[in-house]
Amino acid sequence: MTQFNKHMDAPLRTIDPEIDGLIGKELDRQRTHIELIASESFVPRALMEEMGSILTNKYAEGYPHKKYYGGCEFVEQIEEIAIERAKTLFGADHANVQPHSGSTANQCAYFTAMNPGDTMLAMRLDQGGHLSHGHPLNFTGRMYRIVAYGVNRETERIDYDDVANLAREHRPKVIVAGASAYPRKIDFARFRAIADEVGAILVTDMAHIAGLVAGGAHDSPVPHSQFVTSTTHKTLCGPRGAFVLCTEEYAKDLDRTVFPGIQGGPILQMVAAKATCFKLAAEPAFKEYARQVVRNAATLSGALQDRGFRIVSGGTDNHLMLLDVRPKSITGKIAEKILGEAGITTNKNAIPFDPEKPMVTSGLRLGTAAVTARGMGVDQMGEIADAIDRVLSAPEDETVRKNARAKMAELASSFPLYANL
Ligand code: DSN
Repeated sequence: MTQFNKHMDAPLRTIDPEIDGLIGKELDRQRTHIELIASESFVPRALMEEMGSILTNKYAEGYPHKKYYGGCEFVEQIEEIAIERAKTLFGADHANVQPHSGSTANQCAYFTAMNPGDTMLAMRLDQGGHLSHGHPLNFTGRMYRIVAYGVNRETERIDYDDVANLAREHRPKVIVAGASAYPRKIDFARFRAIADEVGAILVTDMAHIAGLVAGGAHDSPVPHSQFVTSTTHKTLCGPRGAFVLCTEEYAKDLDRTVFPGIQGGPILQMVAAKATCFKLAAEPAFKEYARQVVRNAATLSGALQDRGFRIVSGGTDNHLMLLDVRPKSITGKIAEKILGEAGITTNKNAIPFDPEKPMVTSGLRLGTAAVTARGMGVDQMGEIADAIDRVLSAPEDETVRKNARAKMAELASSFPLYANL
């Protein structure tokens, strides 16, 4: 017996009170603030049990029934269940549930579909894309020749004719559909038609809308794409992790790319939580949730427009919207800060053709996945719009922020979060 053994059964509060205290403060922040970051939601407590379970002790490199370690008889059953549930939920030929993050999931799809130096056509980051869609500092920008498409200046929607023209001109090996800050429905059939015309492979990154797709509140990219990548922790309300779906012809290559190509051992506690996330997302209650997320976003967007705000593209079809804050003579950076002081958490975000730098911006990205997971509905969206309006209309007024903070804390307390933690 060593001194270390005594730690095995001791609670965190006795081993590391400093970290335990900070987790407690973060729990309080999550309970008392209104969470509008479009890529965040709340995960059911059962999934946290899985994430904090003894599965963390196990190595299981390889795939079910072809593992490189002994003692995998239970964890490979968990992985098989996760794979089958992902395939059924999204109607996919094949699923790999091992990728640790959305960026890694994209890497797995890209490495399977193309070689270094090949051309990739994807959405520009400053008009709604993601770092892993070709940013110069990202591995994508360093490994591939990137051609970027964006939105039309007038409509602020994807310009599919422009995508088609760029595809004809540059003959990409891969076309990426999907975005991190695009409020409108994406026409996956149109993307596939463009890809087929030029002989490209279509990779769809559905991370933001995966929960809406699972719940039937957004068209599915699966029938149209050779690869679909996603995280599990956004609108899917699952653990912090990712997965890749693909058609049968790429199944073996994808699995080889994920392991041993890019990753070693899967993080099994996350794989278990992904399995339960897929189970919950297949239930009728999740359909109701997904529809309410969209309804809440449309209501919040409309309520902000009624109060004189400009919403990029004139509204939203999904879970998020981009608010142009220039009419209030402030920047996205200031708007994020003062709303934070008022108990509303958001992120500054570039709007299309934004004259400001990425760390400043003229916009805010707002999403309704988290507030809907707490149980809020359209009535609460009006209250939140009102608080946003008051705070952004009086950026110098601390009293307005203080009053809004009290109101938002009261609203939050009416929708208790993790009451038994
Ligand atoms: N997907 C990003 C977001 O939307 O916040 C994070 O990488």
